Amino acid sequence: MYKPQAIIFDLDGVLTDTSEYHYQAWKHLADDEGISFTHEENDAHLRGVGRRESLTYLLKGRAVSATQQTEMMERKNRYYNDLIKQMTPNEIIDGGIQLLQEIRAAGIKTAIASASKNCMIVLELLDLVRYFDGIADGYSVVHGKPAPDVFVYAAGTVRVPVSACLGVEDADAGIEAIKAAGMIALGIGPRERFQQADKVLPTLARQHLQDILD
Ligand code: B16
Ligand code: MG
Repeated sequence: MYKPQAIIFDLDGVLTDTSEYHYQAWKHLADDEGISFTHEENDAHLRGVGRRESLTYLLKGRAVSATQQTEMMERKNRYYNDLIKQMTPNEIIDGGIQLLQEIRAAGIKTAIASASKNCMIVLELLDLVRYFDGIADGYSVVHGKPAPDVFVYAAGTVRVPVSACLGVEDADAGIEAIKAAGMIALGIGPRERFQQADKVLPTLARQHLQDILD
């Protein structure tokens, strides 16, 4: 069986379903501004994509000043923070803690590679920080996914060569980032979402180490 030295997890949409809260916050902003925005568009264009790139998609070519763009990103972030502040460890995927414990018991390092600047807030609300040997988030790198940087940075935090890392992602932009980093990629979600994933599972819930490495 293939055994990586580190498993690097995306956060939103992999270990917890904050991707739905991101959608609701963007939808609130879109409604404020009279812009149509659907769940399908969110899945296809915003999943795993950074805040600025998401706003650019949402505006659909509307001319908006830099100041207005900053205000809109702040407003979306306020809506998002309002939604996540009630989160508790109950919102970790079913079996998530057991999986992380199993991975570490097997001598494999664990790290986070999230595009989100809210990553630490969410990890703390979920009481997940202690299960990770390294954390890379939206503050760690300049170029977000699909650039490989956040995964390469995460591998550095646990001192494991990228070629010995397995990356886990729910977004196609994230799978692109993992492959560009030279890692093995596990996609979480429907098969048709991913172009380059080495393996795909519909969910990470109730999975064991053996299921993800097979
Ligand atoms: P923020 P991940 C990503 O996190 C989210 O999937 C994406 O929807 C969000 O726009 C992005 O973080 C930036 O988040 O506005 O909180 O900085 O999936 O890479 O963990
Ligand atoms: Mg994600």
